[in-house]
Amino acid sequence: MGYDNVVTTTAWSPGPGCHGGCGVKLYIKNGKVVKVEGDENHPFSQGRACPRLLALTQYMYHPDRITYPLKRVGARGEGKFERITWDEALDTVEEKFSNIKAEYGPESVLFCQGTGRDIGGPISFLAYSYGSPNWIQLGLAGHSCYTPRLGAMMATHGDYAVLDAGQFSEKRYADPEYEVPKVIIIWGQNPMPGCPDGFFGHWIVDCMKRGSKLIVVDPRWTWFASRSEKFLQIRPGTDGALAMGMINVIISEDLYDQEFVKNWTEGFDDLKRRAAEYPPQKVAAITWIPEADIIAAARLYASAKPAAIQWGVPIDKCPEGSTVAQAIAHLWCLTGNLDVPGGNVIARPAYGVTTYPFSTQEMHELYGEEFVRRLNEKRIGAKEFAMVRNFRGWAQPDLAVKQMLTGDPYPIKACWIQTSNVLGGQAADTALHYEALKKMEFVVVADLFHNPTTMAVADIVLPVASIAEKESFRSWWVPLQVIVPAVEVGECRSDWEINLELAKRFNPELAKRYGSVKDLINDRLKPCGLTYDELKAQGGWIMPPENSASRPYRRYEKGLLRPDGKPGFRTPTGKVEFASKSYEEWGLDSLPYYSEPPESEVRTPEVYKKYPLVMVTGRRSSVYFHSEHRMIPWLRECDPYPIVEIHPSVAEQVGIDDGEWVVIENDRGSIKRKAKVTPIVHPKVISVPHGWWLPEEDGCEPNLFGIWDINCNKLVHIGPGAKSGYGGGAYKTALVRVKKANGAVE
Ligand SMILES: Nc1nc2c(c(=O)[nH]1)N[C@H]1C(S)=C(S)[C@@H](COP(=O)(O)OP(=O)(O)OC[C@H]3O[C@@H](n4cnc5c(=O)[nH]c(N)nc54)[C@H](O)[C@@H]3O)O[C@H]1N2
Ligand SMILES: Nc1nc2c(c(=O)[nH]1)N[C@H]1C(S)=C(S)[C@@H](COP(=O)(O)OP(=O)(O)OC[C@H]3O[C@@H](n4cnc5c(=O)[nH]c(N)nc54)[C@H](O)[C@@H]3O)O[C@H]1N2
Ligand code: SF4
Ligand SMILES: [Mo]
Repeated sequence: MGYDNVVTTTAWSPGPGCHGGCGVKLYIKNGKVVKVEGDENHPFSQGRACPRLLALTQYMYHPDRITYPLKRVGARGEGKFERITWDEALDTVEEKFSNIKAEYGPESVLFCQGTGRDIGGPISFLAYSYGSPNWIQLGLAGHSCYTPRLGAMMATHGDYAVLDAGQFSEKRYADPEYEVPKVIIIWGQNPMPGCPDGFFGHWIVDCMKRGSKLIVVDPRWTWFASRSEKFLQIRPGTDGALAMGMINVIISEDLYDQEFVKNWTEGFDDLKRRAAEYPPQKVAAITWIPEADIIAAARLYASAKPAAIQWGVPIDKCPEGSTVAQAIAHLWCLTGNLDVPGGNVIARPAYGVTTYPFSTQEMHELYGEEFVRRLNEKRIGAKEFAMVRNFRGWAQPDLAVKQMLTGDPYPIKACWIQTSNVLGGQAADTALHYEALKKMEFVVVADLFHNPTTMAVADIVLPVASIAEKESFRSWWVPLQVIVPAVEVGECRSDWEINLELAKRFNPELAKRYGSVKDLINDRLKPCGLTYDELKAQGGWIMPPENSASRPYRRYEKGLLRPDGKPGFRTPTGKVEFASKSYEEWGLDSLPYYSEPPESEVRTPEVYKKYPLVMVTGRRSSVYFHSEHRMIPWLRECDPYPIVEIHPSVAEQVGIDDGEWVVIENDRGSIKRKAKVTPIVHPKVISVPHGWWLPEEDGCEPNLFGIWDINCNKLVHIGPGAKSGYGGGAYKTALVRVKKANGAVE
């Protein structure tokens, strides 16, 4: 088949849905994308691509895709929508939001996003242009995704760090400075299905092929666990105890890096005292991991040089996620594996280019202190949690849903939902969020498909462009790269286009600065010295320059990390802080510690007696991104049913066979799932994939595509579960029981 054109671009949602970054080639014929391939010349992915990317054509041209703006014409939940023009849609939003601002203040509108897709820039830009401080992941209990880990790293060494798979150099593994980690701990992550947090999952496989040995910490035998030297089958939510136990072994056996600790850290003696409270025997009882395995894993990790840790969202979802993450970050600092080849390297975006104001510091630079002060006064959760106030510009989701219901301390009247399926995937306690959203006077959803959230509550639905249809850029660590439009589909517009147009209506000053999306992108790209078109013309991506703050290694020795140019780290003391000054300032314990999950055999024995299984939800599927893709035929075929993974011993007790439908329940309700009986889960744990709704079913109320029957988040309670306001969403630790379903469900 001949093609008219091949467009080289970057994968970063919508389409695969992911946190993105790989290079992709789009083959065009007669104005349509007809084939998708990985770009073999791209330094991030070298031609590799996941199933969701390869199925892009089925996603873009799916008959259910929303391709023009819609307004609701029936009652909410009736599913009656009518086509309208973009002008009418945007005029309606402008009028409603302006009225709400006049009557209640701009803080009465929540700007709700989902995970880190190409949305943080456009949505914060719109929220701040309108004047609302409430930019939020609505429903994400405890804000338990990435933020606790980011906060802990900032507090410990003043920067983010990531496993070094050579990703900061275009030569990758062939770079003479690079070394492969001798040992990798994969800690509560399954990096392959979804390239989480800007990390290409197969890089771990690349490292394994070059000799890396694995330690895997997971309640479930994953592909990586089956290939590991040590598999630590942990009780969900107890990672904080394991990390403290490993620190205990490393310190008491003198396995830490004495030079690094002496020269570059402070608070070691405090940490030593705290870690003494966690002898391996005690940790074994907490975590279900045999004492000998804890000791062996600590020795294996600490005696390998270099070694690295790759961790995932279950860390954030542990009780007090930000202290669990702190303990794990201490491990790579204690062992001198920070910012060395093959260790955990400091990650900064190439040239310092960011898509959106990420930290309070950047917010100050961009919007001015006065504006930020006003935002912080009204931001939900900023009063209650110093970390919410001082660390990132997010509102606190658990307090937000309560405020939507009570109107206290001020009313919430509308939601702008863009890249989030609150009721179908993101929100814990689905019923509570349903009730709260129903109270809103006005709800806008910008999405590509209908889903339970649009059906239940949207008044206006705006059709959004996929990765193949938009102009954008990506600056999540490296490379700095552009997203290039190849085709158009219906009247779909990119999130940037939609939000810039509306932002100008709320803040006419912006019209003078940014005529088009390209002007805005060029403004953000300035630090790299290239415009969007120039970057596109030279291949679409660029790596950070040598000897710069955004290029490893050992930048703390070279004075590349601190604003004052001195050696050291960007922390209050300039050192790695084992006892964190920032945590102390935020009213938190400066040292890491362990705390029990909110529901557990230890903390709530009476609940445990009734509900003896720990429900771990949300292990990622290669063919789905959260609640997306269930309507894509190639993908659904691979993973057709909402399942639950159950250990054979539990199946026997319940009296069910593989493939039978079961009921999973607790005091919050019940759901049905098809049992996959398998020894890969711990006998006291069941694993329940999340984000399930059935696009083939009736989307109107009360059915809402079947969510009340199958969405596991019904059984998960909200928080806040953490003293910092960040972490502890009980997505991995709710207690449940399982019984045989009566009658056929199929
Ligand atoms: N039970 C359970 N629940 C969980 C989790 C878990 O582990 N267990 N994990 C939680 C975590 S970590 C997270 S981050 C949240 C994520 O939750 P969400 O980010 O809300 O995830 P999705 O359900 O994929 O919803 C995304 C919606 O946005 C649309 N979309 C995708 N890309 C774009 C885009 O670029 N622009 C626009 N406008 N729309 C787009 C999709 O069609 C979809 O309807 O879920 C949480 N929910
Ligand atoms: N295909 C696909 N890719 C995705 C996503 C998706 O929905 N689909 N979601 C994206 C998002 S927003 C995120 S946050 C990331 C998340 O991706 P990951 O960070 O990999 O998180 P999970 O898949 O929830 O869990 C990873 C592993 O941790 C184990 N685990 C569960 N509970 C615990 C625990 O308490 N302790 C330990 N040590 N292990 C535990 C699970 O069994 C699983 O094997 O993936 C991103 N990428
Ligand atoms: S999940 Fe990985 S392979 Fe798939 S599109 Fe995203 S970055 Fe590329
Ligand atoms: Mo996430």
